[in-house]
Amino acid sequence: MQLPLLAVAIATASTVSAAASAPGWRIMNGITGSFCVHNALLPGNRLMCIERPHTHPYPYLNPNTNGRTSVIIQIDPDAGTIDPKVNALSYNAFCAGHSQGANGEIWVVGGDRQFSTTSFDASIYDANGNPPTGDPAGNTFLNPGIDRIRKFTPGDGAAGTWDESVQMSSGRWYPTVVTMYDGDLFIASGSLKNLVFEDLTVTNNPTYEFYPQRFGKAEFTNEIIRWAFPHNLYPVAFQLPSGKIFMMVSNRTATIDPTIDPGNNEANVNELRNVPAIDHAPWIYPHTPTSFLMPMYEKTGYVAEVVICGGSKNTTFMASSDCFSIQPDNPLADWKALPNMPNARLMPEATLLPDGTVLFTNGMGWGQAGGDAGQTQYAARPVFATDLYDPVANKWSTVESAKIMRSYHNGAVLLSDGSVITTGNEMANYLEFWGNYDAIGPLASFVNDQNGKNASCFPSNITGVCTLPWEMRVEQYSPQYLFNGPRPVLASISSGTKFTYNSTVGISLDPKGAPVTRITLIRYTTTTHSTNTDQRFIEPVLLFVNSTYAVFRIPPNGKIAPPGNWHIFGLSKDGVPSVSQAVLFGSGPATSVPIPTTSGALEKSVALFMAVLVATLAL
Ligand SMILES: *[C@@H]1O[C@H](CO)[C@@H](O)[C@H](O)[C@H]1NC(C)=O
Ligand SMILES: *[C@@H]1O[C@H](CO)[C@@H](O)[C@H](O)[C@H]1NC(C)=O
Ligand SMILES: *[C@@H]1O[C@H](CO)[C@@H](O)[C@H](O)[C@H]1NC(C)=O
Ligand SMILES: *[C@@H]1O[C@H](CO)[C@@H](O)[C@H](O)[C@H]1NC(C)=O
Ligand SMILES: *[C@@H]1O[C@H](CO)[C@@H](O)[C@H](O)[C@H]1NC(C)=O
Ligand SMILES: *[C@@H]1O[C@H](CO)[C@@H](O)[C@H](O)[C@H]1NC(C)=O
Ligand SMILES: [Cu+2]
Repeated sequence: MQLPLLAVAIATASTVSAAASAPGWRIMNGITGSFCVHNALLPGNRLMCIERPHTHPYPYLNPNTNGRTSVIIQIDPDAGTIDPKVNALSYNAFCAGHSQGANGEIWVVGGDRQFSTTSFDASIYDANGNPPTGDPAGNTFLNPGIDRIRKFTPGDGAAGTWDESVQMSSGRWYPTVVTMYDGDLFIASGSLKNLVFEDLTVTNNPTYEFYPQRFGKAEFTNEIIRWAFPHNLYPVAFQLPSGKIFMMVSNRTATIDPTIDPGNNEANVNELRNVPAIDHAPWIYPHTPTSFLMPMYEKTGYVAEVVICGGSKNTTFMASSDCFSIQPDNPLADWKALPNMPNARLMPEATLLPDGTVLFTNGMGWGQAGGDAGQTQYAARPVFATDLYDPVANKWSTVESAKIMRSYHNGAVLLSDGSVITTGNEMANYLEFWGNYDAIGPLASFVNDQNGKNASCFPSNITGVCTLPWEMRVEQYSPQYLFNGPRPVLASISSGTKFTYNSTVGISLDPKGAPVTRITLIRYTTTTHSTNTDQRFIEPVLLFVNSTYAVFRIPPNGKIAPPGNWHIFGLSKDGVPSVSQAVLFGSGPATSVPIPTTSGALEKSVALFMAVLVATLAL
């Protein structure tokens, strides 16, 4: 029984039908069903989304999922459509951290326990498998998920299985997860309970752990995580080419060597320099910046450079436009300032694009992250502007503005066609509630003062006529590069094909497509809360190319290129990307195809070798 919902509007998408005809944004046709707090891309342009189970503060469940919380959304980037199918969870995965695993599985670690006071009871579900409507206590009818390590194994289409059986020794709300060089997980921080800044007594969890366990211990205390509390949620972390893990918490940074037993004195930790002191709040939730690895190039030895951008100023709640970077594997590593972003934002998303540029979307100009869906969000002044960073020229430009506000709980994901989608925001009723986007003041009164606000939008008012707060529309950005000429076309590579590290591989090109001048590789993404440990861009040297065939080297190992699904793009001389092919990078004996010396040379032997190679790799 969820009839009150019928009186409430969910924002629906406008109708679109064909491939975008010009650079810029368009709202896709359809809704996500589940509200995408957590996003993971699967091959075939499928997006796995996980939401907050909705019985608080709105006293009823999301009508699309009935609180089952996870969906697989089939996206058609050309037609501009999305189509979600529920793929239910039993343990609450909202507030989890996640990463893509070595075989393309998605690991979802930790999550929520608030509002889940009962243990899981299948008998409460009706004959159709739907849970009862929300009760006044706010039960979500999911088990508390804060201590779970979940594995999602995608199947065909909307199919896929969840294994939610693994239990951690401590709870983690807002942890960061990194898939390491060998497919093991590094899981950092998170709090023992939902962190409330007003009550910081019992929530610190100053630890990290490996999954599977290393050195015979469930978890390890870390001084930096401990020191930074309460500014230690969703730490910045990346696998580095040296094999170490980069970790940044607030303004302190370190590398952690996952092959060294920490012992009693953190023998595995090497602290680096602090981020320079400027007028900036701690570089972490709730003053959320974003982070990414600069594009890495084979020709310059795969140097890793961590970038952090945005967040907010310390003296005011205004967003920051600052960006800094560091090369943590350099023994003399220190932070350096990058040019400021054209538009200051907190809660931004940075998305690596196939041509090696970085797209900045989403976020707000004032306030902070946090809060419940609806009226108690803490941020104002949505940033619709879209900025593009070119790491080679070290320059920013501003491109077309988005239409949909992306405040707290947003996401952005690169699709295989080179377009980018954005998701989320728990304040879709913002304008109706506040009246305008600029209404700011002291944070406390912004959060608490409901005087003069539109009563029909209060969560308690289920007869109200406001738009529901959960933004279920997807907006798609088509960059200029899609309109600069014809696309190259890569021959299709069957799903699940594994490319072994350090192999020299050949891929077939369709001569009807534009000639290929670059091959670029981007790892598949998961993202939440401006935290994306997965995406990374690597450009191999093109060892040979003609109109039908290209040869390049797969990166040497998982430290440089962590295992899992990667996009392979071919780029034309005008920088127009092909549609990508998905392949798994992984371990195994390196194979090598001969590198032709002239076009047409080695024709027969290569064709034969390729047939053998593909047969081997497909195992
Ligand atoms: C690092 O952050 C702490 C706490 O926020 C602050 O006291 C300290 O001054 C900061 N250090 C620098 C170098 O910014
Ligand atoms: C940040 O602001 C707080 C209070 O406004 C102040 O106590 C603190 O010293 C400032 N920190 C830095 C690093 O400027
Ligand atoms: C619900 O909204 C209506 C306006 O749409 C308002 O008149 C009424 O007072 C509100 N009720 C509550 C409980 O806020
Ligand atoms: C409150 O929001 C509703 C729904 O959008 C709208 O119809 C109404 O005009 C708004 N009321 C005020 C006072 O802004
Ligand atoms: C990668 O292969 C090249 C030659 O094909 C070899 O020289 C190099 O040692 C290999 N690197 C690794 C890390 O195996
Ligand atoms: C491209 O090079 C490969 C390898 O030498 C060869 O087999 C193929 O025939 C060449 N394609 C064209 C169109 O020459
Ligand atoms: Cu959150």
